[in-house]
Amino acid sequence: MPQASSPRPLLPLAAVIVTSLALAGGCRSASSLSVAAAPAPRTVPAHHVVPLPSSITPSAGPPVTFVAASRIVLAAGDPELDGVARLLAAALTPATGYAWPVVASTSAGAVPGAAPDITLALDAAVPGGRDAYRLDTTATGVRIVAATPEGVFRGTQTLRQLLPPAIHASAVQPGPWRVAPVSVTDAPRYQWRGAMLDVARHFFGPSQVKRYIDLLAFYKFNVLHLHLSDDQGWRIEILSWPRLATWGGSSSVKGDGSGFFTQAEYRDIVAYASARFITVIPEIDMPGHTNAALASYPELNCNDVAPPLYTGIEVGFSSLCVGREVTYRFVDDVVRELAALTPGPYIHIGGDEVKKLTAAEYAGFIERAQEIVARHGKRAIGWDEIAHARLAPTTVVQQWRVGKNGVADAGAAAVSAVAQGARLVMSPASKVYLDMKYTPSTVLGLNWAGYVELRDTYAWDPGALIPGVTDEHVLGVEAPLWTETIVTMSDLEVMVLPRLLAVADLGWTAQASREWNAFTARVAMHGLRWDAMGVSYYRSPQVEWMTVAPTLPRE
Ligand code: IFG
Repeated sequence: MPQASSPRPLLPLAAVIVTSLALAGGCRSASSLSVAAAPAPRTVPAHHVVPLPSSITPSAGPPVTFVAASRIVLAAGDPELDGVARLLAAALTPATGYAWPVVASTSAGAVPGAAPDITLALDAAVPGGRDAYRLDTTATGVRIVAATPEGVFRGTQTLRQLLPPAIHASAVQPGPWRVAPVSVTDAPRYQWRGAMLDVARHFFGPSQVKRYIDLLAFYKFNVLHLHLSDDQGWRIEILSWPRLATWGGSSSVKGDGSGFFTQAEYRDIVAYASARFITVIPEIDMPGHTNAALASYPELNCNDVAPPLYTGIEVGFSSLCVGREVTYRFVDDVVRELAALTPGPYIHIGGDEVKKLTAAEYAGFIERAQEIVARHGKRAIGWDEIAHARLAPTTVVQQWRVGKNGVADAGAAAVSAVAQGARLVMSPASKVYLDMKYTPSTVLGLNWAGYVELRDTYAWDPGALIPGVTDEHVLGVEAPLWTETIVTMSDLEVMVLPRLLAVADLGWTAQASREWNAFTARVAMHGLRWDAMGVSYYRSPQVEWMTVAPTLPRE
């Protein structure tokens, strides 16, 4: 249930009525309604889709009302779309109670049914890249077309958001399952739309990570960065160094948790993400943030003494012994095993907050770690400190630091990365660190980068934040959730919702189309969606949360 940490702002009745009519596309002016004197309804959006599509316009024609006989039809029977269709059927069946059979339009059974269908089709002519799609309501239902299965999948997320919030319930709801007449043409701004989950400070198991992946997929994210190791925990089984997980994974911050992914479990998470067109990027943070590894193997320590497991939340005190060759055998073994588990192109080598090495020792380690990653066929990504090393041309730099006086003075690493020709993933802590408290009264989270409410996360431009860093240097955005204070799935959900929707718009929507009031008006319905999903969230007072789902009038 939602965390009602702020009073529930009730939506004026008039706004609900106007919302309903607007959705039907048949809205007369509010003045023709005989409503009691109510406060003037705020701008009521014709839809609540997040991220905002490139173009979404109400179209002529009646709403589409799905019924029990409705099907998911694969035009020309594209078998590549079968997986996308089955995921959509699985998303629609619980609340509708309909079977949603997946049929190939060429098969005998697929004569134009009396019931409206969802048609999925591939068409190489659809412009805009691999995530682009078109979605249109038609006389036979809803049609989603894209050049790739990934684009069709993104379009199915938009369709889910055009259906009433009750569609997300896990038990049959009364319906009706209507989609207002609409025409959508869509493609993203950035190719890197990511979230990071720190499973090292506190471990989150496979089912919890998959639940987060479901949320990320719903908002068109395509990268999940898993922070698999740190001072307090090592969370991935490494066959050649087994104590990393068995001992290094036996504790957590405050010692109140433990755990690690077996390689089979990790493969399963990667496959689950891949089916939803999300690329998993594993991070082994080094040479710092390594106490769990150092505690597991004495030979990794310069004095051959393994330190105790660490349950605090200090940073910067640990480092691999960069002068020892065994360290590079360790790194090579870990990277080799991780690369075999990683269909995606990137391995994250961390590189943040190293206080125990000289600049030369640090740069030397980063350069060797980079070479090891390349030797195993992957590209390196690291936190922005790695810009002080010589970067390979394919290495990506993740910008995160914010200075005491704003981003500018900590942007130096990002600017030097760009000077080396590297491209950036923007993760400025004062904007998108989802472990930052919303306000001083937020129980969970930290506040070293300031208080981060929904508007702080929304109101900035990744291509214009740091002087010297312009849009062509930016691959996209990524929102980290560090888990020093985050223990349960509900904790996680409260910290990421609603700010994840701001990150979704940042990554997907053109800067010129992004406007705060229109954004919050769209966010307003998503609380009802999260209620139906049974996920927790923070009812930010910056949003006039809808309390009643609008219903479309009969066509
Ligand atoms: N900085 C540390 C994280 C985590 C974070 C908490 C980075 C790259 C503070 N490093 O952010 O390990 O402790 O907000």
